[in-house]
Amino acid sequence: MDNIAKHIAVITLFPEMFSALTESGISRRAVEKGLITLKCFNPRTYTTDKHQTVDDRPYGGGPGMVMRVEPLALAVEDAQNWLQNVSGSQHKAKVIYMSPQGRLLDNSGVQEFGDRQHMIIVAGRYEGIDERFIERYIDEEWSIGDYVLSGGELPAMVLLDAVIRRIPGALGDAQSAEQDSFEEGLLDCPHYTRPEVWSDGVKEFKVPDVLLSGDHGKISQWRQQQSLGRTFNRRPDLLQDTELDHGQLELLNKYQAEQTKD
Ligand code: 9D3
Repeated sequence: MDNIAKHIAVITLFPEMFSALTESGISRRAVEKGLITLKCFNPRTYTTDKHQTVDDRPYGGGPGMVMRVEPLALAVEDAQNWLQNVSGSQHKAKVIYMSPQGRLLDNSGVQEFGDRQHMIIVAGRYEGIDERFIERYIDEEWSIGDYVLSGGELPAMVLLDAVIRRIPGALGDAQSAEQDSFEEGLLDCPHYTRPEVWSDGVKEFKVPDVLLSGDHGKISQWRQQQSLGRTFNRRPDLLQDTELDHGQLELLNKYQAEQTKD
């Protein structure tokens, strides 16, 4: 992975939604640092009729509306021109369609986007988009999960957030120093901060002693044990392809023994 800025074009009827990325948090800082450039292209601005129509009734009948092919095609062509100009690259940007029919996005999928310098992401609305647009322009379809959303904008933002936080320099020192445990295929360990003891008025909730011990070897081992134990109990599917070593199996056994104690 190199450090050339990523240029990403988004085709969307709701460009204002993407301010959630450009105006807050890690993604905002990445934009301000120039690590990523995001530009929205609204199909509505490429319509030629008085009412700026972007949808129409489905051939064959049935409920709902379908996004028209012409405004989408013009928006993608404009996005391709923009990418050519800003990146100066000869490579053709991949056109990604966020779609319930797409490949399920997971961490390894996100990783694949890390190497791409530029791309076009299409977010759909209504019941879907004219299949001829997909046939002509779309290289890949991606879904973020098996639940029904109202459009492709939130999925596009989910993908972008996951991609952006992996760009070298996007995270602060503290954030990047602590490796995401997902990268190791494990769930995170529990976290605590002050006060040492917190009471809800009925019961006192204490921070685990080991975290106050100052013994960094023991602390790191405890965290690994918690990660392993929680992954084994809550998401055993994540351990399917992982070969646990001798030390990890021992930590896991100790975790389960301590769980059953109380
Ligand atoms: C309820 C409508 N469905 C027909 C029976 C089809 C349908 C059309 C459009 C379902 C969802 C959508 C809008 N969703 C997306 O564009 C989308 C999405 C999603 O809904 N879930 C997970 N990932 C994605 S990526 C794009």
